[in-house]
Amino acid sequence: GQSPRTHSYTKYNTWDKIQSWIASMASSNSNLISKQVIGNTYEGRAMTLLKLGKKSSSTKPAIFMDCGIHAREWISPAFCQWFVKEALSTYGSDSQMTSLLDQMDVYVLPVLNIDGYDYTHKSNRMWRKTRSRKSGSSCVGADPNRNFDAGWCSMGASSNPCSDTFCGYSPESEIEAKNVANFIRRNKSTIKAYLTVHSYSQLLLFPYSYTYSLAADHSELLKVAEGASSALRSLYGTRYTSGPGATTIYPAAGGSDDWAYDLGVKYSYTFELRDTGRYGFLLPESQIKPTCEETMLAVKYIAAHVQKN
Ligand code: ING
Ligand code: ZN
Repeated sequence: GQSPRTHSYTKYNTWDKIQSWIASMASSNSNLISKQVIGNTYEGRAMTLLKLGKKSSSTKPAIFMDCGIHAREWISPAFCQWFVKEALSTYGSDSQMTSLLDQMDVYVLPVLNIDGYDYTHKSNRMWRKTRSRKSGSSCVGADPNRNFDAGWCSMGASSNPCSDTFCGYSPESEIEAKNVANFIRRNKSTIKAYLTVHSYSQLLLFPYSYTYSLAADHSELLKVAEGASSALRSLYGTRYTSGPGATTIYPAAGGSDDWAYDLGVKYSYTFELRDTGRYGFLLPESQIKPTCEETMLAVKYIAAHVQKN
């Protein structure tokens, strides 16, 4: 197995390496981290969720963050790995991280669409969807970020199984989406924030994407997104745009952030990390470190707001 000591946080790791890393992180830092399997992927890989936070006898409020919902967005799983490393290594020295993990738990799902991620390393670098199959169609997979039960398949999604934005045969037809939705439903009383990490475009999006209507919490969500974006920009000058998905990127139904928000998770955000298109999904490994460092500032800004509300 890959020990945390030799794991590279500045490379795009294969699923095999990430899997070993998850196992060793969870066993070597047992005071602040634990793991649980929330289900298996279509191809049978275990979806292991890491829980970061100081152990407590009472139930703590929590933040849920997933990475790698889309297979080809490699900077996203790299960020979840970076976040876990930073959380564990700065707990006790960074006052904000210490207070966050003392008062809250942070659930991190390092790769949501594991089958797709593995496929991008082995067969097709530009694959986006899951790898599920259904008899009657020769096309593989559905878009997990069109498969949640939020205005499902009503706009910005395709009912054609061969499309890259195929919404699936029904809401949560993709087992990976269903496993995440089941976990969040089960823990809905403790989960205060839902963060999902994509690339690229340098955006910080919030509900809604499935409708042009503004969310009930629009002004607070915008204010927090703008604060997070300016924290991010303070490090290297990287500019982010904040706003509701439908008008900031494009209308798209079935997204996980809209679904979590309608379930009652108020602080629901989609990050679109670097860049704005020069490299796109093929962001060079030399940009992993600066991208993760600046994104940490935005995530910590949101977390601090969630913590005090
Ligand atoms: N972008 C997202 C996508 O799934 C999005 C944008 C966010 C859509 C939230 C719906 C809800 O298309 C990328 N790059 O995947
Ligand atoms: Zn994406």
